[in-house]
Amino acid sequence: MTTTDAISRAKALFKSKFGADAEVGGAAPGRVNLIGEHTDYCDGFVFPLALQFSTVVLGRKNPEHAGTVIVCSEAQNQETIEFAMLDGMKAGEPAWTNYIRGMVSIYRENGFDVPGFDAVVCTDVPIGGGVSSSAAFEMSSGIFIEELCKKTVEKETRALWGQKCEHTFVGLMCGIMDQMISSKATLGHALLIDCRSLECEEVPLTDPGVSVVVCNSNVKHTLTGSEYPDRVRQCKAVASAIGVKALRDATMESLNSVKDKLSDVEYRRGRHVITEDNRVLDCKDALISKDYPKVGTLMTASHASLRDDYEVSIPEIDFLVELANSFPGVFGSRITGGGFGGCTVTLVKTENANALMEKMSQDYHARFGVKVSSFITSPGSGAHRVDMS
Ligand code: GAF
Repeated sequence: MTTTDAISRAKALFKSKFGADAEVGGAAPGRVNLIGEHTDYCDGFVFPLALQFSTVVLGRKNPEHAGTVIVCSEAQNQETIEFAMLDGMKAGEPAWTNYIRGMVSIYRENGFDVPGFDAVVCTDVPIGGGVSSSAAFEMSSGIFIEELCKKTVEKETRALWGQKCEHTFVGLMCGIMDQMISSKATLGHALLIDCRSLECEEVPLTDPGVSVVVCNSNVKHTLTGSEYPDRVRQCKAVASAIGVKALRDATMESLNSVKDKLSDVEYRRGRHVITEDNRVLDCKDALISKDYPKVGTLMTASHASLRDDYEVSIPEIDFLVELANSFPGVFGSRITGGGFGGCTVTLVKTENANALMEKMSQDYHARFGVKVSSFITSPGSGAHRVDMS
């Protein structure tokens, strides 16, 4: 599956729903995070890559419905929703529309004269799989709106507006990782992102001998419950106890110096973030020097920290990680994304990748009675306009 598949489906869906050809469009990828989990909202470091799977938003202005949006989602049984573009727009129902409602609202607040439009959205990014289908929808909506208005913004601005959409329309106080990688990824590279300065460093990940395997546990994750905001709050509390702006500025020494002021849970949350930031930077260096055993060891240590200190893993994911780590040719494996379900990411010798996926499929089904979906990915490109010719 490639972006082209979603584009073809979106073109056909638009024609069948609206009886005409779509005129403009945007596409944006999901992501898999190699390492650096739950560090972005602590101003820390992350190291994701874009998937080759994208979300596509296509459509055209509808002068007959100035001020109105009509949008159809393939993934929601082609549900078609109409809403008015008003000043002070708020989140609405159904929930899936809030990604495009939010982006429309934020572009309007920033001086974009968004015309009424008809649109469709199609995606190949697994929804609820922890691989950032949300950011892919936000960034593809952003490009689509820019194409409609014939005016563009910087990639970083688009990412920040996507994060704002998430905060104000979706209700998730997320960090900036997902929108940044979906917006700024470049083909063949993982991106080291400093989530404070938003500086990025591209690191090639194109060695044919090494593969990144993503395995979806098919346990749907939702981060809009209390688990994610609880952790954001705990990290802020720990940073404040240490007397730093964010955990990015803390060290294990400074954490240990306030240990008696913290609960056990807070201490472990702090330890995860501080050690994870260090692992990300070490991992970037190891990847540059193609030291894959080191990259893998850091990934597996990240998983242990997320499981034990941050408590965002689940038995299904632990099973997949352990299975991968006992398989020939595997360098390391971990949960990826926000947690509580979703996917694992495994670095494995290419010659062993297909056999690993087969083994995960068989053993997971035998243990949990559920099918996994896994795929090999290499780093894809960031959000872009769709060529409609
Ligand atoms: C989710 C969030 F949206 C990201 O900002 C990040 O915090 C991630 O969970 C965990 O690393 O994807």
